[in-house]
Amino acid sequence: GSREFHSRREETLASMCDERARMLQDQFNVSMNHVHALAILVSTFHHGKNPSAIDQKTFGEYAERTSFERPLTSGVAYALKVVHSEREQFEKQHGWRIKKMESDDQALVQDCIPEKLDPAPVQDEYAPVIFSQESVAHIVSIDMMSGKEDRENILRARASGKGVLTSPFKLLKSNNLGVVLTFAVYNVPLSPHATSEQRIEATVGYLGASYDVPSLVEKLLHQLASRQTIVVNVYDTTNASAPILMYGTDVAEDMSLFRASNLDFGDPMRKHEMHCRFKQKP
Ligand code: WA2
Repeated sequence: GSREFHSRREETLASMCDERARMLQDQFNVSMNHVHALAILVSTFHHGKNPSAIDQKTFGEYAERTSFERPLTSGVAYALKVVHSEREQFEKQHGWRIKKMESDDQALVQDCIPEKLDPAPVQDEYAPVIFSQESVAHIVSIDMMSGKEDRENILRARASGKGVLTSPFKLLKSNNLGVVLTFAVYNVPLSPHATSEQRIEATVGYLGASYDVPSLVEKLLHQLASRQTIVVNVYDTTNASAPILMYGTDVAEDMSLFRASNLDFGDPMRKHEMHCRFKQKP
């Protein structure tokens, strides 16, 4: 009867949605582990050796050649912790000023032409990007603590020792919403029980990866059959009363059959869901 038909449809939708959510979550988890490994690489070969065995060219090539290990990422970069008393020495050594992300001319920030950005105003500390994958070379020299989302991520990453995610925001030089994943790099091996004060004290830098969510989810779904069958949306549901659409086109919540599958991206502070619907009404 029609009720049986309905429940078969419901089951089909649920299993298709769960499968897609699981694939996205697994790919995210794989790439998160590789970003973590890159943080350990920088710790071992940049901070753990004197002289350092990593420079921009080495980092850029290694990041590019291992990018197949980090599905869904659009690029990785490394920002150094610089306290104000070290700023002048740091800028002399690199031959450029630490730039700030915010500007009166928001178009300059979005296009991200570091030469045209203002030097960062005086702060206690900075997080200028010193190494980057070619795809995000435009963020080199920018103080990542001068952007709200990046700053919050840096503070949370170094106090926790865990990989942390931003809310969705418009990435530099991109028209899409994305998220940034950050791992802190420490100058000593820390016990899992280290306090956040000990972690902050031992911090030397921040390894981050950016995810251009719409284009990357599109790529993932493209590999699957059944794109004709279901519509997929991905939401950041951290604030349950104000979900943020990260992928797809918002549809007025009609009464048609829909499935919400949970997505676990490994940061307990953030919640995500995949919502699926059939394209055709029965
Ligand atoms: N990476 C790429 N594009 C961005 C961005 C970012 N942050 N922020 C805004 N647009 C080096 O957490 C440290 C990367 C930040 C890491």
